[in-house]
Amino acid sequence: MNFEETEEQAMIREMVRDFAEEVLTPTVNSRDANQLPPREEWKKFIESGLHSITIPEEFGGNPVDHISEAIIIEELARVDPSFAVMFCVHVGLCSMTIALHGNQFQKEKYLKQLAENKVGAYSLSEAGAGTDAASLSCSAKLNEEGTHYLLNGEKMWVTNGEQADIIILFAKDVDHPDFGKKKHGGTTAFIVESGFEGFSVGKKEDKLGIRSSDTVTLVLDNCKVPVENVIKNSGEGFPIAMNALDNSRIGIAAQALGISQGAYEAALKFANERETFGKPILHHQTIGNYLAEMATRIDASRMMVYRAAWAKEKHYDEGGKRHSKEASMAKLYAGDTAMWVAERAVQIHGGYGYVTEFPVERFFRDAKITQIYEGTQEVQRIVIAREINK
Ligand code: COS
Repeated sequence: MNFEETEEQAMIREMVRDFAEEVLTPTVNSRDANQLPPREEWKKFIESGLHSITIPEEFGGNPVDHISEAIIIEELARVDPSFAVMFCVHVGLCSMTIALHGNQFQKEKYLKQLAENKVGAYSLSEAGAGTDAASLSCSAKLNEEGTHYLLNGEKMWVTNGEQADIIILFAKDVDHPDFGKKKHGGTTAFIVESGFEGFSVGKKEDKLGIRSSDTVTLVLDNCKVPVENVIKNSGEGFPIAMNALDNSRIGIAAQALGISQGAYEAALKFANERETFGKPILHHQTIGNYLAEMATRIDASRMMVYRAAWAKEKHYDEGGKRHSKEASMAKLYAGDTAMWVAERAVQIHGGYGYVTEFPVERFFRDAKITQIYEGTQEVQRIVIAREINK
């Protein structure tokens, strides 16, 4: 077993770290305060080609291995968790879903656009269907000519929703034979363009954390989607949705890892500089113990995240075996660690941790979402319990 990064992985880490520190650091606080998406920063990021890492070369992509993907997310989140989730959704939930499940036409048309400059999103959740993803109420009905589906309803909690050009969106085909019979019966995956008739962006959420990442409601009012934009077939959407979540849970675990790392580094620096009772607070045993435990939990998170990314790589090579357990375990542990580490980091800073001048205040707010989205920590336990009982 080799715990070392490859040369390519180390190079990618350095490249992303430089990008994050040079491009994201200067604007991260003002974007957070004003809830501004990182539009200009994203344009600069595209120049690196790293926005297309889940797209095969033949469609204009720049593929890297899955551990590198986790490293990129970790490094982005170490500075700016909002940017990290924008990346995570674009590459993991949108592009990768088309790359894995789309047909040749869909790959030619949409992967090429995503590899250029179009922004991707993924839309499963609704007001009454978050944890219980099978209970969607958004409907899809084929028109009489059989050329288009008409989608109706509202989707919720859509990351990148305001900026996205291409959205993987799930709705139930009401004419599918399983609709109303099986719980997820009729669930269908559509590729929706933001310019389609009947599509609009609704309310933008005012959030506690990751405030520079846009989270919106999408409104479908007879939204007209061509039949060729159905991924696989009508009624085959639920496993596609679940597979996408298995993939992106590793991304969120990596985001949580980056938050932990950023908060820990800030706390370590502060503990070296801040003096009380005649010495840096790092040399007070209690603070030293906190930092030791933070470092240990972060190390454990990192191993779980990379192990899950490795399992994803291996399982796809082996023809699609699931990596649900590894992904959910990594997300559960790394998410809880991010919250714990960020809270300790605030505590080490004392009053300085409670104000926006120091980054730990933002990390503390940003960490919470990693225990909620891509399935709450309770959902991860459901998935793990099922997998270990198989
Ligand atoms: N990969 C591929 N297929 C999967 C799968 C996976 N990881 N997990 C389940 N499936 C398939 C099953 O094989 C089953 O297929 P059949 O009907 O052909 O047998 C189907 O999907 C239904 O599976 P299951 O009965 O396990 O579904 P549940 O409704 O019980 O799912 C959980 C329960 C909690 C696991 C699911 O609803 C979930 O992950 N919820 C959280 C969603 C989420 O993370 N939302 C937030 C982010 S999205 S914006």
